[in-house]
Amino acid sequence: EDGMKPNVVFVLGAPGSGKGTQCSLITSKTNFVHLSAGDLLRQECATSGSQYGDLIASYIKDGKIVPVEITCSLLEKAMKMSGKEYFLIDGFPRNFDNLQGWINQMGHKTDFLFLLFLQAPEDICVERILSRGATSGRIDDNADSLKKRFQTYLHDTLPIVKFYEDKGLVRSVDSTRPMQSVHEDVMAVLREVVS
Ligand code: UP5
Ligand code: MG
Repeated sequence: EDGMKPNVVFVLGAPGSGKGTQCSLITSKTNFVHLSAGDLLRQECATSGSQYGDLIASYIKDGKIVPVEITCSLLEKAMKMSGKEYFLIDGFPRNFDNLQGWINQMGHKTDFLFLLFLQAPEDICVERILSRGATSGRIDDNADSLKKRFQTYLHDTLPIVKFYEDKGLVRSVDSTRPMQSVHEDVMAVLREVVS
């Protein structure tokens, strides 16, 4: 194994399960760099003159999964720019097409560690997101888009978790508890892999 390859943890969980929150808490204590695929896509939308801006916005509003070539390229660019070795890839891969695209483009350039799965039931997630929606400015933080985000999550993203679970590569954390308690469990999981 080439020790110089960047190490990658995929972080998945329902919309509002706390992926962004937990990734931020991790980066304050470890060498991990947090890359949220959703944040990168939203940034790309906000970049004037981006050829994909309108397309990305329409996918996000409908809770649909943006074509993997776009997402994967944004992730690769961000990884290169950081110059770091440990990455939390938040909210990706969301379906098998995403995973295949990642393997094709990044599989040989990275070492996959495991998938961190944040578990929280839909009612709790919905409550969190709708209260965030008052101030987030996200075009998908409304009841209508949220319904579609959850459909996509259940139908397309959960099978990715199952896929890695069958390989023994999922570490699950109960994400219904207060942020700091969840964070402690997440850190315990990370310490198993990275000292
Ligand atoms: N909160 C968090 N943890 C809490 C706790 N333990 N107790 C109480 N409250 C808690 O948290 C959500 C809210 O809950 C916050 O207000 C937080 O304070 C509170 P957050 O950490 O933001 O949760 P997160 O899981 O990150 O929720 P997010 O809304 O970001 O999840 P999504 O998966 O829906 O959003 P994402 O940005 O990943 O994707 C958005 C869209 O982009 C997708 O629907 C899709 O259209 C597109 N996309 C792609 O197409 N491809 C990709 O690869 C990625 C995204
Ligand atoms: Mg997020």
